Amino acid sequence: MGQTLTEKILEDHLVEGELETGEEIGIEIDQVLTQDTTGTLVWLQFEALDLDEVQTEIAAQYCDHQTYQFDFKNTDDHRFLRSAAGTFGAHFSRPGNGICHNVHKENFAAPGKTMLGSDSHTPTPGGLGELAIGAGGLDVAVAMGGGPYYIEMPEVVNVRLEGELPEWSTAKDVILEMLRRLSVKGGVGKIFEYTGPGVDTLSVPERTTITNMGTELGATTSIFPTDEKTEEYLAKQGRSEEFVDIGPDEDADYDDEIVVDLSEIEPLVAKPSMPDNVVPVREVAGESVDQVMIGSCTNGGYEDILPAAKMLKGREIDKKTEMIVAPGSKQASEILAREGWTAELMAAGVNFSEATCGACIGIGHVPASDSVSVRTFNRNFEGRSGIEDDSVFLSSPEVAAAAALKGELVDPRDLADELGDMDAPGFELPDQYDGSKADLIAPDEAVDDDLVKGPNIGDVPLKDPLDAHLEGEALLKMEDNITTDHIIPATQDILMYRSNVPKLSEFTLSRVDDTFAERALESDGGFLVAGENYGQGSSREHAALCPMYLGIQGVLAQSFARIHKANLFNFGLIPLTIDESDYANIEQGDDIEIVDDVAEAVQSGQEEFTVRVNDDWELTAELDASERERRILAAGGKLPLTKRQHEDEGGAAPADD
Ligand code: MIC
Ligand code: SF4
Repeated sequence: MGQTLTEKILEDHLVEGELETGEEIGIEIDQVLTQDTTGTLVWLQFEALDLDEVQTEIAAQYCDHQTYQFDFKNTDDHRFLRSAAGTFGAHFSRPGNGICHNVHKENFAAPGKTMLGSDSHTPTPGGLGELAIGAGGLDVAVAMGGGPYYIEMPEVVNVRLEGELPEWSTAKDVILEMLRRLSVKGGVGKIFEYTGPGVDTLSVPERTTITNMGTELGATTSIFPTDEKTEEYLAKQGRSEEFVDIGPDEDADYDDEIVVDLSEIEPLVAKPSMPDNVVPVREVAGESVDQVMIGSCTNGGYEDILPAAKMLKGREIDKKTEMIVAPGSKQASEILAREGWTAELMAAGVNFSEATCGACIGIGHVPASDSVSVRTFNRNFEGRSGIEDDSVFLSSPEVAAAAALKGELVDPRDLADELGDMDAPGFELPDQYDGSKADLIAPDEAVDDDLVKGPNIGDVPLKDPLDAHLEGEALLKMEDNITTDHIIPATQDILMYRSNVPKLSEFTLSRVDDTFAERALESDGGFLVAGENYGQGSSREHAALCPMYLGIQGVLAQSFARIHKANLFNFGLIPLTIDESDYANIEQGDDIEIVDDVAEAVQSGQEEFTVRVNDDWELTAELDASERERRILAAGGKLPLTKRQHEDEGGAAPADD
């Protein structure tokens, strides 16, 4: 039986385990990516592990999320990150150079390589045949030090693309269609491998829109085979020599198959406030729109802004609507400016932002109260835009531009009919992606060789080894699909404390219950209770680290999102799975006691735990963990475990376990 592309790349990088679905495997990592809001912890942990030099082929530190530097704390973070990249040997991308995924795609993404990144949209280069996975910062630090990355071998799903996209339908609509069909939980434990005749019809930027937003399905990653389109893209980026022809065998054996007929895809939107709340635009046409934004790592490329610019050229946006373009990279900005498109957009009434994540996490361009914002981003979780009760729709650039022109949601095909002279814009790749590289500092151009830490940059707190007896209050009971944006929001007022865990912890779960952090600190330990898919969204390890700092001992949930579950292990919090009826019966405030000797049971491989509630009734909770994860948990987390091993061995220990 032939191999899938995923199996081929994993086999090439396998250092432990077997490629059997559900088995834990260790893989070697070629490239590492970090960004400014997760990167500070990555480097602080790299330092705490006594690692002194990057071991991967490429490590790149981007400054992209908070580039407006409203507060010296943000600027100090960037200064620290430049010093860490210089000291340890990573590439450094200056603030304003662009979003990590866009700049990485332009400069480093390469077919057949593996990559780990401390950002959940790390899978983006899957569009060029790279197997790229998002992870918590500590896993990234270890990989950067040369240690393997461990993961449960996911199911590999064949997404067979047939036909060709009709005019006005885009790659964004393809991934929205996947979300409509599968939901934000539909990809958990899966890798989506795109195949079939439809692949040829999509350019690399379109493929990366799809792989980028595979994250919203909960997928481990998504990947495309390579072909002439990949070769052409790499050549235009001046990296022809990095092309490798890779794909699945003809008779590859997949765990599952989904067929998507591209010719049936129509313009779609995700309604507030979940990326899987997808409907055809026509179903919500007429909804008045106050703000339109084009940008983000999903649709902030030159190839995304160009169609909108073509639609807006010679026209003006509606008077009641504001429109902002925030390019994904300075390369995109520069090419658009040189080709004159920036001027056309400005003339149409559009404001231009620097290349940044910004508004995607509520930093800048926060929507007005009771207003509607249409964005080409990937997430519209409630409150993420910076205002509670927001109303954010996710769409393609074409749908966004149409909304700006009409001042309301409209299917661009209907707007074209109405206007009579607006053709489907499409886009062409530039002859050469010839933006300047001035903002990318290679390790041999480093300007620092020592760490520079501002006053807001603290140490990473360590937890003690797991106790035998765990008991405490169910401090908070939450519903399904709680995101890391609920646990540790990323808006500016909070984001500036990402390098200061004690301060950041004060905001833990404030979006669900603003008394939580105080109650957690006052109580001596305690538990979180949640429904399905707890911790979906971001890779931010702060969402595990801050509850740990507040004394939380574990989470009882119906199911967990992949990266967050790994982060819970990494910081010594026990993730226990409970069933629906037990979830329904636990009340906030109940006393939760794990009857077993927890430390002993975790280490001995015990899977079922007896939990006593209010000394009154019992339930069985499950711990689904590998031997390695159990060792980490018992030690109080990965950092204490690795440090202790390091001390025992009396030498450098980049390895994981
Ligand atoms: C996001 O899109 O939520 C972020 C902000 O990029 C996060 C990273 C972070 O929390 O810093 C992610 O996706 O991992
Ligand atoms: Fe940045 Fe938004 Fe992409 Fe996260 S999803 S990396 S915040 S643009």
